[in-house]
Amino acid sequence: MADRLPIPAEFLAEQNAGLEAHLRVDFEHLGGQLERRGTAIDRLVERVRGLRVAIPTWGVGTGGTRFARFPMPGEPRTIFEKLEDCAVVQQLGRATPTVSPHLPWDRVDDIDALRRHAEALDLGFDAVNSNTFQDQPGQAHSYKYGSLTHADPAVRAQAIAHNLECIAVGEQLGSTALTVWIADGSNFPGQQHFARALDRYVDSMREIYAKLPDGWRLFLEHKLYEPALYSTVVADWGTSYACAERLGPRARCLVDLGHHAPTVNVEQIVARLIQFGKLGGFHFNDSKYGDDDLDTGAIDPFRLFLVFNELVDAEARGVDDFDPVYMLDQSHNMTDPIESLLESAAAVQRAFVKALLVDRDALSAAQETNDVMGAARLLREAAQIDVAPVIKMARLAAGGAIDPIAAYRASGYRARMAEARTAEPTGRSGIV
Ligand SMILES: [Mn+2]
Repeated sequence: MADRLPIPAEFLAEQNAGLEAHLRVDFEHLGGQLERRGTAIDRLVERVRGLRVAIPTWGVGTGGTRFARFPMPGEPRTIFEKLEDCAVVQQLGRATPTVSPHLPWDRVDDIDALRRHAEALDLGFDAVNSNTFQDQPGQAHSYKYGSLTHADPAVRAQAIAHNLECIAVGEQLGSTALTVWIADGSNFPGQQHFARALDRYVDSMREIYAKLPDGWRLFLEHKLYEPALYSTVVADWGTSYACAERLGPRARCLVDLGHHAPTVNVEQIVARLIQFGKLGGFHFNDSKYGDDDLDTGAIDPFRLFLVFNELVDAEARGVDDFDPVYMLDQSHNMTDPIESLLESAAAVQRAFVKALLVDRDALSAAQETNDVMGAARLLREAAQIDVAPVIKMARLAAGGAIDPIAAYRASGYRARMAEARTAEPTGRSGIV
């Protein structure tokens, strides 16, 4: 029972009251336009309400760069406070009902209390993220030279045990997936034997895969570089795919939009993984140079649309066993993380709705007859439609805010938290 929601329902209703009349006019107008295209706007609202995007617990804290971190007043200090901030995002935006926990950053003694806290805030738990990319106090072996791929079997055993602990905690929280990203790699040519390192990765992952509870999936996250600056063991989708194949049907590839070379065609990678039955899900963010972890849709919203174009196409074709999960994975260095998460969730919704507006039969016909301009225009036209009234109506219908950022600012939540959360945050989270 959600009895501890941070934003009072009456306050939200007041915020919406001043905006609803204009929204209804805009909604009606867009509905007429879409009807001429053969799309029922109410159906789009339903589809948006069915889309779920997870928030990682580290996303509500202020991120940083390699150089510095500038914490903001009122930041959450514990996993319990992080969940409260996630609840604000969900209450206002209504797109993010689940939270993706991370171990050991979110480790607590009383896991059941954590689960109850989430329930009271109307939140569930998404995939658990393991961390073998940094050493923890008191840890027997260091991950400086690797974890699941380390040359020393004792280090690998420690990394495997940590992932099994993540599964055990996830089971208690109600998760059904484990996401594994490793920083393993090398900084210098010759430092690491490419094949032996990857063999050790697969062997370690086999031990984790073998312990997956019923109904669980294992997500493999690849990343081109960083922190390893010469080679990374699981650097690209091809390596990830090959490993997922070796592991078995419940191992899937997770695509973090920022984890590729700058000119790589990410939507084509998505299409390939769908075709090969190995797309597990996404970490959404945006970038201009590398793994910038900027807000989703902030730099290249057309690319996000093209990714969703592939996802909607797969769904329309009825691709077997197609059930990707969505999560925001961003570093909020200059903005209030709650505001960034609200904007980013809306960007995901926007890309999804626009992809739903693509005339798939016409596109297919244009492709098969080499009508190049016709095909390109079908995508561009769908991407140019302003679907904001659909998103706003979906939020309103689900009990959220028509203008979530305005409502958040008017709520004074962060200022209240700055009063209540005074101590310096303990521990320092990174971003993966
Ligand atoms: Mn990621």
